[in-house]
Amino acid sequence: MDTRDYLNRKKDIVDKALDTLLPGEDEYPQTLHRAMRYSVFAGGKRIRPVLTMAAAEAVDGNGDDVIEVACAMELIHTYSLIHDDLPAMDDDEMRRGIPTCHKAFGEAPAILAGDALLTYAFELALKGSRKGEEGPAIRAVGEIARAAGSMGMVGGQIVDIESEGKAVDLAMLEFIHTHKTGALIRASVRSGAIIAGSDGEMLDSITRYGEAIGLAFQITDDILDVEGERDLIGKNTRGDEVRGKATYPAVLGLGESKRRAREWMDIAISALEGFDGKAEPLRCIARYVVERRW
Ligand code: GRG
Repeated sequence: MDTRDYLNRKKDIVDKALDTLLPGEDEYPQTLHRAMRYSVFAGGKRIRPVLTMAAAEAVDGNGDDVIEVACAMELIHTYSLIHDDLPAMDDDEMRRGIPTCHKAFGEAPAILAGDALLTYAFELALKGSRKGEEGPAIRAVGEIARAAGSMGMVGGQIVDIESEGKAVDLAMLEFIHTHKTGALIRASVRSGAIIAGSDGEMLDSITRYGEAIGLAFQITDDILDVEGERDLIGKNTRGDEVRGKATYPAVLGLGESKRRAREWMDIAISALEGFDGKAEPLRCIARYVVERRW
C-alpha cells in the first residue's frame, strides 16, 4: 500500500469537509471565523481525522460515514495548538509555517477562536454521530469529551507546564505524553471504530493500537524538536530544551528515544494481528508516525 497516497487522499477529503462545515470567513462575526479558518487551514498533517476514518474502515465500516467526527478531532487539535502557542503557555510565534493565531489576530481573538473550535467540534461530532445508531454515537462523543478535558489532553498540558524546568522521571513523562497527546489520538481511533459499530475484543485491539501510536507519535515529536528541520516542521525547533520541557530525549537520550518510538510502533502493529487487509492503512500510519520528518 502507498501510505503517502492514502494519507493525501484522506487529507483531501478532510480538507474539503472542513471547508464546507466551518462557518465562512464573511459570516458574522468575521474576525472570529477568519481566525478559526486561518489556523485550521494553515496546513497540518490531519493525522487524527485520518486515523478516525482508517479505524472505521479497519472494523469494516466506511470512512466517509465518520467524516464529521473526524473533522471534530481536527478542530479540537487545532484549538489546542492555538492555545498552546499563547503567551501564557509556550509563547510561540510560528506554527504550521505561518505566524501563530495570536500573532496574526491578537490574543483575545486567538483565545476565542480556540474556544469556538472546541465547542463547534462537539456540535459537529453530534451531527455526524446522529447518522448511525444513537447508543454508539453518544458513547463516542462522551469519550471525545473526556479525552479532551482534565482527565485527558488538558490534564496532560497542566502537568507538562508545571513540570517545566524540573527533574522529571519516566513515569511522569509517560503521564504527560499519554494525556497531552495520547488521549486525543486514542479517542480518534476509538470514536471511528465505535461509530462504525465495533465493540468488544476488536475495539480493545483498536484501543491498544491507538495508545501505542500515541506514544510513538509524541516520542517522535520530541526527537524532531531536537534534530528536525525547522522549515519542514513549520515552527522553531529546540523549543523543548530552551523551556526545560520534559521530553524523551531529555530523560533517556536520543538513541534510546528512537528505539522506544520503534518499539511502540511494533506494539501498535501487533495489536492489529487479528485484523485483515482493511487494517492495512492503520499499520502503514503506525510506520509513518515514526518515520515522518514533520
Ligand atoms: C489544551 C492548550 C492545550 C494544549 C494541549 C496539543 C497540546 C496540548 C499542545 C500543543 C503542543 C504540542 C507539541 C503538543 C503535543 C502534541 C503534538 C505532537 C502536536 C502536533 O501535532 P501534529 O504534528 O501537528 O499532528 P499538525 O500541525 O501536523 O496538525
